[in-house]
Amino acid sequence: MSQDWAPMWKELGLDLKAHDELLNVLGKFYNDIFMSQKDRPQGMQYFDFVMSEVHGLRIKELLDAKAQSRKVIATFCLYIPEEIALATNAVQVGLCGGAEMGFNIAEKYLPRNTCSLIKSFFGFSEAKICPYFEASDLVVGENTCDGKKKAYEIFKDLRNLYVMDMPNMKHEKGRELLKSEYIKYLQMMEKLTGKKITVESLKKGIHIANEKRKAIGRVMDLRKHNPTPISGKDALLINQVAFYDDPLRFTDSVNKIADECEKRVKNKIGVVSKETPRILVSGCPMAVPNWKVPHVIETNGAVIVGEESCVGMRNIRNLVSDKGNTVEQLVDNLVDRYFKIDCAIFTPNKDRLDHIVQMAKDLKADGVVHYSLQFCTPYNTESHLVENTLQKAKIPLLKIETDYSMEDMGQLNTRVQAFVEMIKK
Ligand code: BJ8
Repeated sequence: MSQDWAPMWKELGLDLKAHDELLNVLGKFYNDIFMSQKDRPQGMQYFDFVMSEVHGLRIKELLDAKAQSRKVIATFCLYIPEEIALATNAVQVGLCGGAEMGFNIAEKYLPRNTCSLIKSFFGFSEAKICPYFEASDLVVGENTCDGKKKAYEIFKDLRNLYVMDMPNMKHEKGRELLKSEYIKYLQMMEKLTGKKITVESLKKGIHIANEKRKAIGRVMDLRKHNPTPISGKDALLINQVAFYDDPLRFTDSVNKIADECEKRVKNKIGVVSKETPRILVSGCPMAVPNWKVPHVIETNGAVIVGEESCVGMRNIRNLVSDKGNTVEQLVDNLVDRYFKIDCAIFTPNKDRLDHIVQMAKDLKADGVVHYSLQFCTPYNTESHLVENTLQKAKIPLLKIETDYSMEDMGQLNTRVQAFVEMIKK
């Protein structure tokens, strides 16, 4: 950390002791998992810095933005369009949800058999260890899976919460619902920020979000080369930081990494040898500091070359068109893009199955690891269809169902090792 942020955290009302414990664990984890890697692109230093200041400098930036009358919106899901927040000059950030700390408090409100991601956001909030919650003016939830839906009913009494309704089928009625929810959300944001959204401001928001997607897409695309120029863990980190960082600075830094990776590819410099088995990870999102499964995969002789996930390709795929002369036309463009997101809360969800096969082929993956969180009904159940689809495409699959604890590390190592050996043959 560049300075002592304790006075700021105290002012925000964090539980300093519990927060210190979290930072200690996070720091140790980060050193073991990221800093131990060899031949990382130089540009990753920026992301190391961001992570070292994720609860420090970035929070100060959010507080500075608020001092200039900007609003801070905290979200949990890809379906909340950042373009709308940007059009009102608000700052949108993703919320912490990748660690077990605070689970004991979360379980006072939620059943034990709730997925780790939900328990984590609840725990981080109520244990007062997440400065993003404290720095935000509004938390925006969405009626996606049942776990989140029902958790928000309880959470609304604890935080200033706005919940967006969501369709679960991709027919015209579903599209209409999403559009009406986006219009409602846009009007709410105008009221909250006191800023009228114009064609110009929404186009600006669309441009910023598209540039961010394009920059990440450049790095992700370069991973199809063999040897891959960047590790899966570092690529995941880029995808995770996308939810926290200032979008312009982030895009600039990712483009620099993409330039560096292009040079690496040209000079045949990789992070691993050409013979290393290549894995596509597919499934539930991995929020900071949930690096468990990627670490297991990459310390067992394989390299991850893609993420079919919300902290990955699902977040950056498809751009929003900026063609239109009215705000409503631009909202239609937002709906066109966001309605294509193939989250497992949709039924049926064939696009996702096709996309996994397509990604595995494009990235020349030797196998797929399907990752689902325990008690996540949408992804766990859909994994059966993923299995059938990959079998037909003759792509090896390993299904992992886990949580945030370290108790199954031995078992995970054994299973991943066996899978890597199998695909090597
Ligand atoms: S668009 S994946 S971010 S809903 S892991 S909480 S699904 S029980 S996170 Fe998600 Fe939006 Fe979909 Fe992406 Fe529920 Fe499953 Fe838990 Fe999940």
